[in-house]
Amino acid sequence: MMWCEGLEVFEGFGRCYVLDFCCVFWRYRVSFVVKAKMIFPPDFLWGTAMSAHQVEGNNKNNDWWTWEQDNGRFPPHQQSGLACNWWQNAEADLDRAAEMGVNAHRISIEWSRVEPEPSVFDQEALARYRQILLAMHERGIEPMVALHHFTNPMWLVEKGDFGSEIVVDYFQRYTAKVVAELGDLVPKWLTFNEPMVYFFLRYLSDDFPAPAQRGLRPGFMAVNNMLRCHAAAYHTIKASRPDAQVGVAKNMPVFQGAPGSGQLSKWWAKRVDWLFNESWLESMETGKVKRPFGSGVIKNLAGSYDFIGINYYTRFYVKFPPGKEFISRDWGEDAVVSDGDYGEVYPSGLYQAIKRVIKYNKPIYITENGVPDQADSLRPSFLLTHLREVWRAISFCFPVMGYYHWSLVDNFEWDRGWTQRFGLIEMNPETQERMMRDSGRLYQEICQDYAVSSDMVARYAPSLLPELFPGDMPKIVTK
Ligand code: IFM
Repeated sequence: MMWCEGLEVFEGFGRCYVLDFCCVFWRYRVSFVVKAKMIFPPDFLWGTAMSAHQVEGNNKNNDWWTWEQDNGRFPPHQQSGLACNWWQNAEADLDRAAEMGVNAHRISIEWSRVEPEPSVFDQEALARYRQILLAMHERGIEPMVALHHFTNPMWLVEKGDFGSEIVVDYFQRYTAKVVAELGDLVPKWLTFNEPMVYFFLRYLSDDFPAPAQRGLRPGFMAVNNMLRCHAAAYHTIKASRPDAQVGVAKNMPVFQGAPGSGQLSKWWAKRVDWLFNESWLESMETGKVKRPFGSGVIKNLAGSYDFIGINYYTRFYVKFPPGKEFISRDWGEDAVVSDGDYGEVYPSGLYQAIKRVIKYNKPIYITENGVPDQADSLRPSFLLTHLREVWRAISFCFPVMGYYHWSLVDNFEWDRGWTQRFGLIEMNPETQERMMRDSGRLYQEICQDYAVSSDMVARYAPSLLPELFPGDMPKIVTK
């Protein structure tokens, strides 16, 4: 018996596979086992993502907790409760992440924990965040930290939070404290997670805890104030930690006119797309805000970002005039739709999102991407097809530097409670038991190999082989 191995770079239609040959001679039998790989760069960040309220447990001081208790729409077993018990034991999940081969992880700081009352900072809470961040470093996991991920301290809500310009000073003060205490451990910051999702869900729907006033006008003003907060936080971080990289996690769905709905819907989809996907980035780049979010220049906003974070999940269809349901759920017969009608699986939308932000000439991180899929029947192929889009972008030299899968472990999914499960690791919120899903095992192989191989596809989602490694692949020959 004899083994020989070789590497060959194989190019075709803008793809660049690395073929890994392994020939086995055994008497008169010769077989060529050919593995093709989509290889990722050696410094690529393979991450997972989570947020404070969704995993920490007992975040009793914020507007979400209050809303969960009061609203009546959350039965107790659907409330955040102990969540994933991260406040007590983040380390156990970080062990699992490290074992998976993840080298980056996204968390958020819960403002209501570190500043439970205005200008009263809780040193113990800050010390716990320090422990968690150190635990990441000890496991070779680079932290990315968001300062705001949907929740607000109750005292801030009572003062009108983003509806009032005073929030900018509060946000700056909070940022300065967090950076002074934790900045040495955090190379990458996000000021906000999904500001436009926040605007839509908090101001235009009743899916999020109510602000002082719902509606378009208060919502536009809140976005304007969030941009001000962002600029203030950016410069506060940079003043104290010039080397830190600061960005925003921007949710970027594809918007299209619903099939068969005509020209007006196409026009409307473009308007919604600008409003949702483009306006925030444009403002961060130019420093200018356009109607309906205000007009004029925001001080220190121009150029206030070092990278762009893309959160990508799905494509949305819209119709004009918009009905009660802003997003049309007429997916079409062939669409693959995830649990609870969350959205259609539409991988090429991730490539489109990456492509459209190239013009900003900044590094790009996929700061979230995932699918609610309790049974794990979609997630392995979701992972493979979406990573193919990331790899495709990288092969065109687009600067995609990392990918953070949402999420490491099943966690509290906001207005959907525990009905939607995004974890690579399954978790039972009642018993806190965890179990690695198949998709977790697949991600582990990918992270450890820095590649998606034909062999992985053959084992985890064989029906995707012709699509991901199409006919121009050498055949497996056996005599
Ligand atoms: O769980 C959320 C996260 O908080 C923000 N982005 C989308 C995820 C899945 O819905």
